[in-house]
Amino acid sequence: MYSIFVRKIIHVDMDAFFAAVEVRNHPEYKGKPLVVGGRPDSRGVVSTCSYEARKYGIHSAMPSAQAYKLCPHAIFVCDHNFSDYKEVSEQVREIFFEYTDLVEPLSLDEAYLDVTENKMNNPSATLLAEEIRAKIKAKTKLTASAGVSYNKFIAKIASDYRKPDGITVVTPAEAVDFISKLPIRKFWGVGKVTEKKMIGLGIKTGADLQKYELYELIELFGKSGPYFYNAARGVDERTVEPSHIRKSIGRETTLKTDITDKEEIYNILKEIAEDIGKTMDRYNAAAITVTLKVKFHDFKSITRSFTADRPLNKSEEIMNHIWNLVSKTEAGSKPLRLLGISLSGLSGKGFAEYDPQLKLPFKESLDKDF
Ligand code: TTP
Ligand code: MG
Repeated sequence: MYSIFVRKIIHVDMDAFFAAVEVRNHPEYKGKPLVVGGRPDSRGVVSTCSYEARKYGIHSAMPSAQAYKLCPHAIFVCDHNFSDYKEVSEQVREIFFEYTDLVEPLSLDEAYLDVTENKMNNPSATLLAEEIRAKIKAKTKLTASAGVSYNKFIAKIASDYRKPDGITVVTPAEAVDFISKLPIRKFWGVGKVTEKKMIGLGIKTGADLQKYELYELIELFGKSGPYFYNAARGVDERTVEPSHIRKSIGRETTLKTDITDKEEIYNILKEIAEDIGKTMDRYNAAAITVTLKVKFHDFKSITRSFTADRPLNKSEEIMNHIWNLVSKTEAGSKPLRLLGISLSGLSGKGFAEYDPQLKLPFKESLDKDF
């Protein structure tokens, strides 16, 4: 028996989100094909549609005109009630925070939750996910689907598995089998182009991908190779990153032409520093470490940092330190193609130096606890 670190991740995703809000607000729409998006007589596209409309082949991002052709009797909601969607999104997020502070929203209607440690002290992520879905239904009169697993990749795919109003749990013991049955397009990072390439190679499912060695996948897919290798084996170490906790604020600019002129370098950095200064103001934040990034014409890139003895937040202070750092590089003699500034060691509302992983204890891997 050996001890390994197993996390419990829930991915929650509302069903037919904008369309479901419209149906909830207009009960007469219930059970009917409904499309939210641009007008059918415009160049607009479908934002989303009800599950009844999906039966006609309508989907997100399809031109509304085409959706109309597929189902002329569908209800088209073309005035977005964005404030309603936002309100539901906030209600749902509040529910998430009753369970854990490790909530990473991906969009208005979906989020990852790390419930390895949770405010309910409940070791069963499955029970928590069911409770969360029930609370969402009670509070918003809308349904959500959930995926429960030990990493983000599998939890996200699992939430889609029994949509709408479904839950899928994939334990560590079940993962490789679950992945082996997945069509290759379900893998994150597989768009139309990669899917075509994979199918051309005979890779149609996770099982096909599992047959490849790491070096082969690197040869075929370059820097995505290790990702595919790990994903096929159910390995995804990405942590749930609460979005309100940022570790750094940065901006960079790729220059239109390579430059050596010091005045030009100064002006560009000053503009970037002012931009960052505005962000710092907006968040009422300050930082102690200032980092300069420069990339030379030969794509060689370097960073130089300075840590102050007190928090900085004014663009002039940032610029002073940055200009000092510039003098420690070959900027001005060797042509530059990119300039960037980032600030870290942030403090202020919504910022903290924080590593969620460090807070979590190591646990026995127990499938029954999922
Ligand atoms: P999704 O979660 O992708 O879709 P959905 O909630 O409508 O349906 P599902 O049951 O499959 O999850 O997106 C959430 C909302 O984001 C969706 O209701 C509308 C909006 N959206 C767009 O505006 N354009 C798009 O292309 C997509 C994919 C979504
Ligand atoms: Mg959704």
